[in-house]
Order: sequence, then structure tokens, then C-alpha cells
Amino acid sequence: MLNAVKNYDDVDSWKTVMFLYNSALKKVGTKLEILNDEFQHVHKYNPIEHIKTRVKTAESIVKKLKRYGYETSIENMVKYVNDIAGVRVICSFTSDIYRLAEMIGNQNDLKVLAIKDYIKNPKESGYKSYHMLASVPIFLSDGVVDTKVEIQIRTIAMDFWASLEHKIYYKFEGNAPDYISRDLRECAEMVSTLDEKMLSLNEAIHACLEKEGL
Ligand code: 0O2
Repeated sequence: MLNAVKNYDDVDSWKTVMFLYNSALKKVGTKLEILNDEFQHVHKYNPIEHIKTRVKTAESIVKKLKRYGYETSIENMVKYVNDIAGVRVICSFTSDIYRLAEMIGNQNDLKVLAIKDYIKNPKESGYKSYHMLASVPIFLSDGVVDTKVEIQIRTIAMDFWASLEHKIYYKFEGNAPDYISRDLRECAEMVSTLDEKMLSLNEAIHACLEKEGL
């Protein structure tokens, strides 16, 4: 019989923890690819443009724990750092994001622990993205470990903005000059306008093709 390892109680080494996070990324990555393929098969359309996965670096984990006021330990990182395993899913249209989030939420072997909708409620900086914190069971030879993965879903335009803003944030260590932060917020609005226009254009194209029986 399997001895279930629950909530990392028996997991104490960095290598084992990282192995679990990497396995969780593989599992979620495959799930997303299957959903995308099925969607293509049924609707002749791919909601996903591309997928990126990454495991947070040790340096970045330690920084986050410090920011939260916790000591550096494996127990604390597993408990308090939710985005050690991260999957970023890039879609063409905002509607794809919600469609995909629903499809992910409907998977029986994935638990959605929290949702942060920074599209409906953008951050002060202008940041937009849809974040799902999920856990997936990783089956080992002697037990099962529920492992957290943060899934970020955003459009190509939102991703473009977030990548630049992330670089700027790190360059200025969080203290960018006012005019740069202001310009970034302006760009974030342009991103929203672009996303809305692209979505309505796409809908118009589909309506037109349908009318012509294509
Ligand atoms: P990095 O370097 O990308 O790893 P939580 O403990 O979950 O409540 P947290 O971790 O701040 O708090 O959660 P949230 O808001 O879901 O943010 C997690 C990740 O989203 C960040 O990880 C970024 O990758 C991204 N993100 C959040 N806010 C912003 C933002 O304003 N701009 C950009 N560019 N990305 C953002 P890290 O660890 O902060 O950074």
C-alpha cells in the first residue's frame, strides 16, 4: 500500500522539493497541450499561442521569503511561496483566457486553490493577467504529494507589457522615475484598447465568414 506523503510533511530536501515542482510543471504543461489539441480538434481553433514554464530560482525564492518576513527554510518556501512552479499561457484574445481558465478548473485531478483576476482588477502599475493557483497530485513510488503550480494566463499584448515592466522594475529596483511609471500605465491602457479591438475584429471576421458560408 502507498504511504501517502501529505503536504510535504516528509519532504525535507531541496532536491526532492524541486523534483516535485518540476514534475508538477510537466503535468500541467501536458494538460494544457491536450486541452489545446482537443479544442483544435473540435473547434478548429487554438486558444493557446504558446506556453512557458519555469521554476523560480533559489535567489528569487529567498528574496520573496524575506519580503514576506519569513526565515529561509524549505518548510516556509513550500508553505508561503506559491509561484515556485510557474506556467505562463499566452493567448490571442481575452475571451480565450476565460475559456481556458474554465477548462482548467473543470479538470478533476487539479484543485484550484485561488484565483487572482488582474484583468478585471488590474494592479496599480497597470499589470494585467489572470492567475490561477492550483495543486496537482504527483504520484511517487511511495505516496502522493499535492504540489502547487501558479498558472498565469494572459494575451500576447499583456505579456509584452509585463515583460518590459518586469525588466524596468528590476533595473530600477522598484523605484522607477515617475515619468516611466506613468508611461507604463499609459501603455497598459493602450494594451487594453488593442486587446478589445483585436477581439471585436476577430468576431467581425468570423461573422463575415459565416455569412458567406465559409
Ligand atoms: P518573478 O520574478 O516573475 O518570479 P501571493 O503570495 O501569491 O499572494 P504574489 O506572489 O505577489 O503574492 O502573487 P501574484 O500577485 O500572483 O504574483 C506572482 C507573479 O505574478 C510575480 O512573481 C510576477 O511574475 C507576476 N506579477 C505580479 N505582479 C506583477 C506586476 O505588477 N508586474 C509584472 N511584470 N509581473 C507581475 P514575482 O515573484 O513577483 O516575480
